[in-house]
Amino acid sequence: MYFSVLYTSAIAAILAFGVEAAPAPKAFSFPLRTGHTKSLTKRGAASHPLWNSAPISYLIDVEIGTPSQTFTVVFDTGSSDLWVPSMKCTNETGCPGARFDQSQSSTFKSTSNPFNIEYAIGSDNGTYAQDVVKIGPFSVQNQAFALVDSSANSTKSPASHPYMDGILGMGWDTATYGSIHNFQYSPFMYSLWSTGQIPTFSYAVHLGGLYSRGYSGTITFGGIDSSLFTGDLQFLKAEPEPTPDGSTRYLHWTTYAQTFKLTQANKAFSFSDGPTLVAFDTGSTFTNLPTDIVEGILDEIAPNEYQQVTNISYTVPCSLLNSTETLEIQFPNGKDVSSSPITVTIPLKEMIAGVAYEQTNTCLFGISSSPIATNPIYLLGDTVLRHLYLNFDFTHREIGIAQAVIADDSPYYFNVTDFQ
Ligand SMILES: *[C@@H]1O[C@H](CO)[C@@H](O)[C@H](O)[C@H]1NC(C)=O
Ligand SMILES: *[C@@H]1O[C@H](CO)[C@@H](O)[C@H](O)[C@H]1NC(C)=O
Ligand SMILES: *[C@@H]1O[C@H](CO)[C@@H](O)[C@H](O)[C@H]1NC(C)=O
Ligand SMILES: *[C@@H]1O[C@H](CO)[C@@H](O)[C@H](O)[C@H]1NC(C)=O
Ligand SMILES: *[C@@H]1O[C@H](CO)[C@@H](O)[C@H](O)[C@H]1NC(C)=O
Ligand SMILES: CC(=O)N[C@H]1CO[C@H](CO)[C@@H](O)[C@@H]1O
Repeated sequence: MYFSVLYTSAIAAILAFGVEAAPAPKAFSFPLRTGHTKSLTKRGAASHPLWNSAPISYLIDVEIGTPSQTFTVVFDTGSSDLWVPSMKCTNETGCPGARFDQSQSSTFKSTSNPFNIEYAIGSDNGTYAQDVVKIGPFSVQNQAFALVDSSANSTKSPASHPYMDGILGMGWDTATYGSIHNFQYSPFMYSLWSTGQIPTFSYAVHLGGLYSRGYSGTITFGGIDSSLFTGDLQFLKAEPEPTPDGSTRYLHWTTYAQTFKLTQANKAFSFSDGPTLVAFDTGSTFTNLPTDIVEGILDEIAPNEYQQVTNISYTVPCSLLNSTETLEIQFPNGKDVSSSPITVTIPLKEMIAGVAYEQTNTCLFGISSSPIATNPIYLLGDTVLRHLYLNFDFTHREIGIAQAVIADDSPYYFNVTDFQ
């Protein structure tokens, strides 16, 4: 749910920043995000398109019930529950889009297990239920998911960009709201595996480029699609995270990262205490790192020309869209600093997220530095992840990474309305 925190705050900040507001949003009709599924040669694995709602988020359609009702949800590796609005959730209580009508599903089962997630600027309250859940060719009977009765700041109306009804969490079963509150269940990925529908207990993601709107992303359930990356996948150990009760558990898809290096400038910035846990979170628009790392990078690429807004995001000159600098991210593959780390490279110009104000030469930098109050974990969001091919492997508890093949789309300025 960092998505909402960073996204909303950054935009509110920009608007408060005194930049002229853009014209009212135009009417926009969105095709359904169902696309077509492609079977891979490996038996049982299948690729399904992700909808790139650039530059904010990546969406997927999920069908629930009999007959099925369709929901457009955020594809989120940073959480583990699937939730959509119930009929109790109205426009007034935060659900302006599609709602699940349980009375119209012959396979619906209610439960009395509550679902109450909370995050920095919002919350969603509801109850777990069970029904058929389908994505592409995959179908799970009696899949547990949450129905939300009231929502604050986490859905978007069909007229907005992006349109989103809820969230599909693709993380560990030990991170669902239920598992932390006495309701253990198998999230959708776990059900696909336990019902023998996929050949390996893993999925792989190619998000699609910053400027490639539409069906430019791909999720492969149960396998990888080697046409979507270059080089070899290299595997990082997924790490459990400390919890408030002193134990550790697998929460996000998290690994140790060590250094962020500007390649041409040959300047490296590291965590002050050595390799530190970072989460791979497709549900977060921005990447979030400690202030000294972010400002170290900014001091190098835009000296005296950046400004922090609401303690979270930074504005930078749009001339950085022409930068040829690249940011190298180094992973130690373990807890200790490595002299031969696994590295990936991100073009700096593509870390300029949300180029909203061409007229004022003010662009948003794709790395924020908010200390996330309730969770000190740093994260790699879409501004980094869209350049990587990611293979999330539950069996071996590893994240495979490689450079993604990215379409060579012409850059363009995003409109302010793209953020509202
Ligand atoms: C839904 O709620 C929003 C915000 O409360 C409001 O601006 C909008 O007009 C409402 N739409 C409908 C169809 O009632
Ligand atoms: C959800 O419940 C919590 C705790 O009762 C409350 O603080 C919050 O406002 C509720 N959120 C919504 C969206 O209803
Ligand atoms: C920024 O942080 C300072 C110090 O923690 C705090 O006083 C201030 O209210 C914050 N500003 C915003 C806009 O959140
Ligand atoms: C990038 O460089 C081209 C050619 O010099 C120039 O026309 C354009 O305005 C530059 N773009 C930005 C955002 O500065
Ligand atoms: C921004 O809005 C203008 C005017 O409505 C439109 O022509 C342009 O295509 C939009 N750009 C994007 C990237 O959506
Ligand atoms: C930042 C933001 O949009 N906050 C909103 C979250 O939702 C509550 C309740 O709907 C609003 O009052 C806040 O303004």
